[in-house]
Amino acid sequence: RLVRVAVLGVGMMGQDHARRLATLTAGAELVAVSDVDVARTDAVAQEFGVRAIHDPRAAVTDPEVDALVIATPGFTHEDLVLLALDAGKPVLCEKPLTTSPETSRRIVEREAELGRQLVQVGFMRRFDAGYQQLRALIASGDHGAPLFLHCAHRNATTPPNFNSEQLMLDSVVHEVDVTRYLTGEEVVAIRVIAPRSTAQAPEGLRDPQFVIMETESGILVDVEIFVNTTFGYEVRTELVAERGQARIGLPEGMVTQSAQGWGGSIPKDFKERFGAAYDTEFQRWIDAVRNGTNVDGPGVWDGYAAAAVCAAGVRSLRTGERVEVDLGPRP
Ligand code: ISE
Repeated sequence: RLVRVAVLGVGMMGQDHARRLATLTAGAELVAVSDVDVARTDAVAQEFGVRAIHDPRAAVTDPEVDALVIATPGFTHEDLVLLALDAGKPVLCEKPLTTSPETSRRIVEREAELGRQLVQVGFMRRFDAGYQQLRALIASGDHGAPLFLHCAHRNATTPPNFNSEQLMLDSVVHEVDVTRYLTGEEVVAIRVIAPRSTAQAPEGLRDPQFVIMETESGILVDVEIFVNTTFGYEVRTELVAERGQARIGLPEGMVTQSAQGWGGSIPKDFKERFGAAYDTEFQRWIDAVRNGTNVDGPGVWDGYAAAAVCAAGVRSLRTGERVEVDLGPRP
């Protein structure tokens, strides 16, 4: 039987997920879309020939909806995820799980009370072939223990009103998750410093920034986060280990030569760079919902841990200090 899915939030990401569910993911049936923007909901519903539900909360409890994709803005996630847990429905919630460690912790505790996993968090990089290879390499120990991860995370432009806090919660959050995924360790401290800003940085956004994280065993992770490069999207990670190094996310694909010189193309955004990862993420999630395990990937603890590190990062940017992270006990 097909899993009847509603997509909540049909901005850029939600529309992409709706298309994925409607055309690509086997075992899923897109049945509804929901957004507080009525005109947008109606337009997207019409495009896919599905129901428009104008109140996302009503979509969660709708008896004709089996599972939910939450792609609304981060600050709305806590309420919708808790409602889905009460309704006992599987959820794929886009990152961030919520916008604070306190609210994420509430979700961790509620799911633990239920005694079964229902919520997967949309850290799609875990489904990217490069990150999977790098993780396997680290786990194999062939290069010895990891010492550094050097990460660069670059976007062409930012959405309207993107500020320094969102840079941490929406963008750097991926690097936090990748650090935990690659090393299998928690992040115990973070420090954020920023060079002069690019002239392209909008009001309220310090861009670029430089983030330094420390893991439990003392691996150092540095991240150049630069989200107004103007020209393209790039996410790369370099591992330096005791006896070897590895890089992922380098430009790939066709290289051309002509009178203009030599070169290739650069992805324009994350939908392009991580398209295959999203496809895999969705297929594995729907498979998990169908076989009753509901989650096949990062769960609420991963969402909580990332939220805790990001909150510490926001504090560090404000104070200029190194901030330690204490996750507390895991239920
Ligand atoms: C966006 O929300 C994402 O999740 C992208 O992966 C990230 O690269 C971008 O910086 C965020 O704004």
